[in-house]
Amino acid sequence: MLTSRTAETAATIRTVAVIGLGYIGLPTAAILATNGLDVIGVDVNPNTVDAVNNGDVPFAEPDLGIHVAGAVSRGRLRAQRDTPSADAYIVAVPTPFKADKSADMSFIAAAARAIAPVLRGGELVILESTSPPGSTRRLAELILGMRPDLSLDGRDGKPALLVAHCPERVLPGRIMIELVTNDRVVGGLTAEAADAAAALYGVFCQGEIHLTDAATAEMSKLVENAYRDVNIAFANELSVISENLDIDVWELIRLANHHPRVNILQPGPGVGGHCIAVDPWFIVAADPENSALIRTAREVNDAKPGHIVEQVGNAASGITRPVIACLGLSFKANIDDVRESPAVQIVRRVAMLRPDADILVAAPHEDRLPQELAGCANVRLMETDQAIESAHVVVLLVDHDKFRDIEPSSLEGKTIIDTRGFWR
Ligand code: SAJ
Repeated sequence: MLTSRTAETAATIRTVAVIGLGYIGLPTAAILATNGLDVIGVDVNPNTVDAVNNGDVPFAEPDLGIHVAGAVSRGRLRAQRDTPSADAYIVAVPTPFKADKSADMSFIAAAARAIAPVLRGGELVILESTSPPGSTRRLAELILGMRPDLSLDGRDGKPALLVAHCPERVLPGRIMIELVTNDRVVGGLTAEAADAAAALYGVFCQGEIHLTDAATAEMSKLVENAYRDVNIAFANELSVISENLDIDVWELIRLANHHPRVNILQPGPGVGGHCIAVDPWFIVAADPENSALIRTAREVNDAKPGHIVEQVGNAASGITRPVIACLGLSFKANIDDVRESPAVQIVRRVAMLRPDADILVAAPHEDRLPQELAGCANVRLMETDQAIESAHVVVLLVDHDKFRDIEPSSLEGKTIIDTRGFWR
């Protein structure tokens, strides 16, 4: 339930600054703008700023283009590099991990330093970036450190800053749908901040909005992704065991999932993307001694690309100058995102393992090889049919719908390594 005061606060929000126009920030900015708010997107990348101001989207996501183009043409959304004064701020910047697997908070800290000087008091600041427990409080402390004239609760007559965490939970490829339909968890540093943030998300979110404190909201996001990671690790471990026992793992999982309380996910070439492959480490970093299962799941999933490389090496052993077709580069199907992609890692490692091999990559969603592969002289981007035609070994890395067009007869006589059970 919103208190009347915070409902009032939310009703006074007319302008929202969204800091970070990436996979989460830009869709959120666009949906707020199409729901009638004035939104200023802020990004350090001038190409992103230009693209948005031209009504374009700098990455592929279904239906995002229509929202951005519409909001920009109606004057509701614009982008710039400087942080403006606004009624509410949504921080949606990356939180990558460092070499020691702890979270790199530098982007959040930079956002806090940019927001602090433009505050007037009474604004709402929401951290959306997936972050370790305690990050929302640290963000607030950074801002208040620069603005001792403000407070979190109006104490000593200092105007209050409403600070909350509202983690995003949308699935790439379905972002514009899930932004509207998913339930959300909103955690405030104060109950008022949680109420105000919930009221803002209520502008477009049709799911239920659950209120809690900031640390629990931070942890709930990490736990959701760690839960999925553990389940995928279970499937990946089963895939290796099944291979050794000469059992079809996909058939095995299909049958086990007929049990009313069993729901095993699917094995694959490893876990990629910027969420599930990263977030569980924040839990491990927060309590290393008590997170053995979460850490092991990460290690099992991280070991899977190496297992696939070994399979490819075995399939190509005995062939001089083998031609190896690798199908797909993104971290999952039907998107162009190659962040932390196991497919990219596998191609790179196969290229190093067999420098004499010709590695032909078919990636229907990319028009060039990613940076990690640019230095591999024996890796080339090709049309799918061409890549398959001359290949001795065909490795299916991503289950893109576009690969459904591949004629089964074109695969005859070749060694197939199907990491996703695509052709079962
Ligand atoms: N994967 C498998 N087997 C499966 C499912 C996925 O190997 O059965 C692999 C995918 O191929 C991919 C990786 O896992 O490499 C991650 O893909 P995903 O579809 O599981 O998740 P993401 O990273 O696209 O999005 C996740 C979602 N989290 C959960 O489902 C708990 C999404 O709701 C979050 O918003 C997102 O992380 C995020 O931003 O945190």
